[in-house]
Amino acid sequence: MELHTYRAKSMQEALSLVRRELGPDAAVLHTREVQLRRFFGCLRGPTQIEITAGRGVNVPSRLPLDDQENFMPPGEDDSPTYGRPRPATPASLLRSTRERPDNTPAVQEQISDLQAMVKELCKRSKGTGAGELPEELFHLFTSLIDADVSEELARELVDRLRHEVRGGELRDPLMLQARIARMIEADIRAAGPIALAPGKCRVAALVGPTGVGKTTTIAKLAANFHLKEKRRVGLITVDTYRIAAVEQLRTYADIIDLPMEVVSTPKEMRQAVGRMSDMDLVLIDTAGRSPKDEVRLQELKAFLTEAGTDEVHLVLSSVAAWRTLEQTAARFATVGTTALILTKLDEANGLGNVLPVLRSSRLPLSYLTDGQNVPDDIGIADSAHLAKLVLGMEGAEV
Ligand SMILES: Nc1nc2c(ncn2[C@@H]2O[C@H](COP(=O)(O)OP(=O)(O)OP(=O)(O)O)[C@@H](O)[C@H]2O)c(=O)[nH]1
Ligand SMILES: [Mg+2]
Repeated sequence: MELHTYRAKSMQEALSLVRRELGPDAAVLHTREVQLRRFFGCLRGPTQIEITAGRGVNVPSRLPLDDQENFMPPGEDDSPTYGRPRPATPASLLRSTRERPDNTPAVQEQISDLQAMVKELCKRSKGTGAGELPEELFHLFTSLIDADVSEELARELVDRLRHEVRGGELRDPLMLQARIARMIEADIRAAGPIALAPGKCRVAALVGPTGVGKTTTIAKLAANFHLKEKRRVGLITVDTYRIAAVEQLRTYADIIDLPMEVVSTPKEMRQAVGRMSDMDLVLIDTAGRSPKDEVRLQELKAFLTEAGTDEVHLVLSSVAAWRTLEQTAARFATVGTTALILTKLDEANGLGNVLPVLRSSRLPLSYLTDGQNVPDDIGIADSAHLAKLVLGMEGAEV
């Protein structure tokens, strides 16, 4: 058995080091946060994550399961296998050794030693420093990282959980997952669907960066309100910048059989909304805007002001990185956004990246979309459901 210690700036980096050097069967025995010192120990330096891991240790690996299944050591065989059996790798050999336990006294003794050592390490990791996690919480922590939750947030959630749960509860992974789901749920505010009122014309606009799915989502909303709920719906587009943008919306308007207007100036916008005042709902499609283009954002704001919008939904793609989502939401706040729509959930590998923007923007979530099909691939956002989606909990679909 070999034990190695790895240090890195983040847990993610430290885990990758373990994976790269020891493979997925490596058992992570201990993790802790290390405070580095500078200038001969006089000053506090940055903190680092330290992982003690070993290969050939007869304890279950704490690395996420996916990696254990897919791992093939670098250089062993990078070519596609196309149906032939995968060659025996050190990882698979280790697995097969475990499947046929060797009962010789020497091995038995080695196993007892290891078990005592692991017990000791686990005991140490339970009570001490803030960065050290019991086995069960460590597993939860790595699954949050795998779900694309930022390391900072994953740490915060797991730390809160550690302080809330009693000893016995730590052995119940389903209960731990349910508690984390409730914490995530508490950070997500649901806006509910676009609020129609009898005898009133509700005006809702969709804004956002280019290509996030604004026009497609307008078509889904229009079809659902008109065809399923039998409401009178009108469409207005301001998107005269992109060739074919008007035609894209007009095609949907023709298929669903809805009135549609194209406006080029804020004044025309006011007039168009006025002509549609007998509708239950007017949906405004806007041109995709770079969040960095302040001039275009101000122009967009002028259109929305003239429209007298009741709701301005910011449309963001759930595939974007969390920092991009946060920055985009902050920039678009200047046009008066009131709710958030997340699109392309079907394309996202994990949804943890959407949590920071839900927290920082304070925008409630109105709709989620998970495909290109009009009108089916859309749902009203629900906090509990999205929390389960983030955690990849069984049975959770948009
Ligand atoms: N996979 C997936 N694709 C989507 C979803 N919503 C929209 N799309 C696709 O994303 C592409 C862009 O959609 P649009 O509706 O044209 O996006 P937009 O925001 O109006 O784009 P611009 O007007 O150019 O800014 C199209 O191919 C859509 O079919 C979704 O939920 N999932
Ligand atoms: Mg569009």
